[in-house]
Amino acid sequence: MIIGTAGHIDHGKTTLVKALTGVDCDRLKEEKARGITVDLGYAYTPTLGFIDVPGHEKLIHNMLAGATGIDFALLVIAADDGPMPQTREHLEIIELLGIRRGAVALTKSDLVVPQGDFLRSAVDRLERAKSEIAELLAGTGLAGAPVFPVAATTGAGISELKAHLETAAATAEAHAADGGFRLAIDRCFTLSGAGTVVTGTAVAGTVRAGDTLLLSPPGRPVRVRSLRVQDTAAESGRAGQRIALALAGIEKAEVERGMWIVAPTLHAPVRRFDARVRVLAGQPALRHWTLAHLHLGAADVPARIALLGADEIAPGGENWAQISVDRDVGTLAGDRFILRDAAARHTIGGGTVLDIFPPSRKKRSPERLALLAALADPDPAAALQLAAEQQPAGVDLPPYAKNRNLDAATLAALCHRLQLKVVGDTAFAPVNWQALSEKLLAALAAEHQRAADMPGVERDRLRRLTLPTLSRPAFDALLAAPLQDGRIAQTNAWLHLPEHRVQMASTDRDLWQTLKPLLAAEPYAPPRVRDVARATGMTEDSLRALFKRVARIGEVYPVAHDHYFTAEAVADLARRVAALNARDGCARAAPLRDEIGGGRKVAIHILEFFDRIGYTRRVRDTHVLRGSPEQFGS
Ligand SMILES: Nc1nc2c(ncn2[C@@H]2O[C@H](COP(=O)(O)OP(=O)(O)O)[C@@H](O)[C@H]2O)c(=O)[nH]1
Ligand SMILES: [Mg+2]
Repeated sequence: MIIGTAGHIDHGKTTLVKALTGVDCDRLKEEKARGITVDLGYAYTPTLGFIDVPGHEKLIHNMLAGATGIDFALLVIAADDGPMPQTREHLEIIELLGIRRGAVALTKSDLVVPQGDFLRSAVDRLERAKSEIAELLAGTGLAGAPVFPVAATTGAGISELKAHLETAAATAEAHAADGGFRLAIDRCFTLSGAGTVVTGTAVAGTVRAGDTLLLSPPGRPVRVRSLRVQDTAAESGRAGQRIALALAGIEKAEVERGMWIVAPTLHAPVRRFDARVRVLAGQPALRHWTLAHLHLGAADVPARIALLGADEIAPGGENWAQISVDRDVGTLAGDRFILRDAAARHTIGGGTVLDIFPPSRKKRSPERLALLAALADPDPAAALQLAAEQQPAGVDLPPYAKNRNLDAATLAALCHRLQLKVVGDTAFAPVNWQALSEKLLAALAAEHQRAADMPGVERDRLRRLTLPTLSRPAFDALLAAPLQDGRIAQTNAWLHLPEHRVQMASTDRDLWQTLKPLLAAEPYAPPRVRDVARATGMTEDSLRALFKRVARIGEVYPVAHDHYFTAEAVADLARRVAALNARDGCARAAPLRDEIGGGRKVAIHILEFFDRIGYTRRVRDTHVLRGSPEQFGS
């Protein structure tokens, strides 16, 4: 359990941590000289981990860097002083960060504790301090937290407080360590023998010596040489622990407080994200496009707040917002953040990250706001369900999983629970999948009506008629069922309803039957129109017209000018091009020629034909597969 101190400057936080652990957190020369805490301090006992924070109002950014990953707040209030401005501000921050466990140390109680005749008034002061504290905490997550009067100077009350913290740690809920590893870096230094060392609180996942992780946002790979957990050598560490990682592959100069060490799949630097923002009761209303300081993880960056659901957020209120920053930050949905004013003088509010991949359009639409509400639900199922219902073309699962740090097994279980239809990386709500299937059949019937003399519709055109934004693999999966059960038939490249039949005129059919063997004899180098004319004695014009009619029903293809290939030959070539793509990542003329023989020019014509009909896409001198060989029938 990570305990963070909180409270006004000089109220005795550092002294108290020393009394509890024996460790003096004020180790910097400047801290010693000025007698105040400037930066974060760390102290560990075998069971407890402390982060000691500065109380000075100008050092809140350092306090915030340490506040990520605190489980338990130790609010320090000096008995002789009572709650002061940073007592309140730290308490507000604890509240905004969602920290709901804590205790109050009423320090310097020796200064108000009784000597002789003053007994009575001293007891009064202690009681008054306690009731002030109760009032301060009322309505916050720490309401009803126990108050421990202590005196670090005499040691009074220290063992009671320590026992309480140990019980709290023993009964604390273990952090779930599923998902990829994430650690917010709050310190970086070089250690002779270990090299570059970063420390921070792990907020998700587990880490082991030897792991390869990424420094994010820079996206630099690093290898974990060794690690220490709560300042003790360890083989592995997990979410909820303070961890020091000795890293290979990076210099200290490349690392800054505020960066993250993450599992490679979680690297997602962003410049904007959607969030739920809450404004503190004592602050002015938050206007659209307000400039502020965003404190997220251990980072601190200037940010703009665009309001999505209202013109302003009233004091004490909350609403949806899009937060933009002008340099990359690392964050994931569920992260808490604090907003301070542009001059960094006071805390305005804070919130929770909901979506690190917000849409670029319709960001204020009612559907989007409903989705944000679902994203705010801690159960990831709520948002996935709604997103699947809202998106007829399906939900793209990888960004969804990255946003919520869901591993593959968790994501699969979630899709299963919601009974989503999953095709590759896309998930469909069952109602939408059903509706798409109906639309597909209706589109086909409508096309038959519109163009009764056409043998059918080509696969890619039918996909666009069904839903232009539907991916090809999803359309293929959608088409599989009706093709299988006979509600749709395929003849060559044409998809059609089984009852829809376009026949060639019988004279054409007879003629084509006699010509087809000529083309089929040399499937990859069939005779051209001119050659067929010479062989048969027919005129080139009548042959050209015949081939055009045969091409309309899909039994031949004009691969090049006056050069027709049979549908079987084209289907076979399409499979070869797909195989070359699977092997080489693209198709090129030379390897295709090696397979089919003949000249290089024919191979080029074939590949250019596939580009023209959209089966492949030309990328420099290569041809990258776009379609699937099934579209040519078999
Ligand atoms: N009399 C008395 N003085 C204390 C006690 N705790 C801290 N102090 C003094 O209060 C001053 C501030 O303490 P420090 O721990 O640095 O406060 P911080 O700014 O909250 O970390 C120091 O001079 C301490 O010696 C206490 O319990 N009793
Ligand atoms: Mg201090």
